[in-house]
Amino acid sequence: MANRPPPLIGTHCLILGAGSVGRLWGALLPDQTVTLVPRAGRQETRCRYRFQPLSGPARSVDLPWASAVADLSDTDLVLVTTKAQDTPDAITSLLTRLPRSVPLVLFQNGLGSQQTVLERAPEHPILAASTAEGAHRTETDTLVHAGAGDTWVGALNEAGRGVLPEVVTYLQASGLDTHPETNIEARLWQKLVINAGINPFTAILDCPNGDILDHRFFRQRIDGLCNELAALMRHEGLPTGTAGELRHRIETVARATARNTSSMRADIRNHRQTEIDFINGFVARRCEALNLAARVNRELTNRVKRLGKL
Ligand code: KPL
Repeated sequence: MANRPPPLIGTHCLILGAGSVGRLWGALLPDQTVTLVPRAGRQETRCRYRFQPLSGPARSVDLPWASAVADLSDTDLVLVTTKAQDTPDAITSLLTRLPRSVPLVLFQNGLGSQQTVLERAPEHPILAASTAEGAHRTETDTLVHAGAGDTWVGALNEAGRGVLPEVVTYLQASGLDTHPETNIEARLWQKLVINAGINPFTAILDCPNGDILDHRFFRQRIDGLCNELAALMRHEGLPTGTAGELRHRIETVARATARNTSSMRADIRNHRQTEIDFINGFVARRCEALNLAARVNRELTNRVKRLGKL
């Protein structure tokens, strides 16, 4: 029997993870192409929410949830927008129902979860996305697109390289600024530096991004943090700057997003698990395994974990 050719990307896209990032893409990708994957146990058949775009009036979004027994064989793309810590389990429960040709695009913050997916789904084309789009959900279940930013998408394995142009073309149909990236690992590291230098401080100090800059707790630790990051990145053979340049980048983003509540502060405030293990925790583990200094990243990781338990 002749093999069926893989379906064209952009007709049956699943979004795994219906948080802010998943709902943003769900609201903007072409009508009738998106189905959301619910958490186990969810019963409803439709996911309805208000969407407030960057400009213009709010509108209603109404997307289908895939049922737990739905036939997913015509799926042509999966956008994985779950939190880093939830991703391996969420993927594993989906994989048995997906054809192996279906590309997975990983949107997780930090590093570590991507490697686990590569190990669990070696036959799938795997890509990663690094996005600077800002979106949050309000208490009245409105998804607010709060700030525009670029999204970079690149392949994490050989099969991913083959589908990158098609995946990017489909994502661009959302109207969000989306670009192909040949070195997505370097982009993920750049984002990791920013998140490692802002998020734990905002969570510990319970303040918006810009307020960390004048705080003694931040000023006493930021050079040590950047030294640890720069040494690790040099060791990993990544394009990096000096520790001073990393500090400059972190402080520039903290100033540019001064009034924002970071995702980690929001997680602590909402009693959700944070992504600390995939940000400073990832850096600390890598440094410790390589006998590199990790004191500041380890301290910040432990402190954020303690906050989560309060
Ligand atoms: O990406 C972010 C986050 O909150 O996770 C920053 C850059 C810190 C902006 O708030």
